[in-house]
Amino acid sequence: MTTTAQGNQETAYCDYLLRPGNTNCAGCGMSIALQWVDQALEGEKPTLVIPACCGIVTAGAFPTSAYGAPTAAATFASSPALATGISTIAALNEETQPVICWAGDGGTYDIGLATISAAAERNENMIYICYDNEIYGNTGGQRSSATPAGVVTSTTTSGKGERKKDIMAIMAGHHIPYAATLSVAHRDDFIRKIKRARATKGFRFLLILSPCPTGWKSEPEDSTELISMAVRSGLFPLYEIFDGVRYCINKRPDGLAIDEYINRQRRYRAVAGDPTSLQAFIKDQWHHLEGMVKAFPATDEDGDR
Ligand SMILES: Cc1ncc(C[n+]2csc(CCOP(=O)(O)OP(=O)(O)O)c2C)c(N)n1
Ligand code: SF4
Repeated sequence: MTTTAQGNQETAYCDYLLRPGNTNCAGCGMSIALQWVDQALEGEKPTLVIPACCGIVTAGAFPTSAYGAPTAAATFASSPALATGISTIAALNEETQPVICWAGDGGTYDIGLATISAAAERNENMIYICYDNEIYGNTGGQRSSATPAGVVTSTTTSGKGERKKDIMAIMAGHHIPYAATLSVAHRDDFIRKIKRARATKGFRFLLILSPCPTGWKSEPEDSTELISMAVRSGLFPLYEIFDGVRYCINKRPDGLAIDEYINRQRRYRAVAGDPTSLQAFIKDQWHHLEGMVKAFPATDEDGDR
């Protein structure tokens, strides 16, 4: 905080978690998400651990940094292992700041999955946040296992054949205390989930669908509207999983046609006009989710939703 000439307290740029001058593209979901994480933490500064991804390019060149918090750069395969060490040492020193792994889908769904699984199984004390832009953005937009079926990437030039991996189900299988999906178009829900994760101990997993105009071939000013459409059409459900077993849906689809979403992104050009495979994916996804909520609903003890 700084004091102005008029005696008012205001947040100095250097105090923001994401500072001005960072390298994120216009309309990048990371820029919104990092600011909302900062606001949800109400000034508390986390220790960030970031593997190879756009999120570590964002920091810029040493000795300057676009992050207003201690930040450790990790290899793809080791970010939860490094965060485990940092979190353990912090606890020994009686430090209370949250340790946050901030990683893309390539580092989460693919290359880092083994160490994420190991840290989750040990219930290490960290918040793991995946900003999922559904491609390897930093290296030119290759497919990842988070890329939805039909999407054109630099390695799936006629549209990806396989469906998006269900990372939430994988994390639920580790019985971690808290897992949730977050949208950069639903601020109240987003802030509540960050606070909830902050208040929980152990391994917490948060998945953010993160617009990437560069890779999605979309307009930067459309970013939040696209995420709103992903939620409204049912493509990206907002939900929470407690202890890996109890489910809670935070928002249900309102019937928006998936065409509205895909027609605004040239990455979907291979399936524009025939979204049947995406519609089938949405149907199957909701069938599974509704079944889980019915069989294993969250309880009052799981808190406000
Ligand atoms: C072991 C390893 N393989 C490949 C790379 C090259 N590489 C750097 S960033 C990146 C893409 C990361 O994608 P993602 O994690 O989805 O984050 P994004 O770039 O989309 O932000 C790749 C493949 C690397 N640094 N290390
Ligand atoms: S390539 Fe995508 S994820 Fe990377 S900074 Fe640009 S918009 Fe953000």
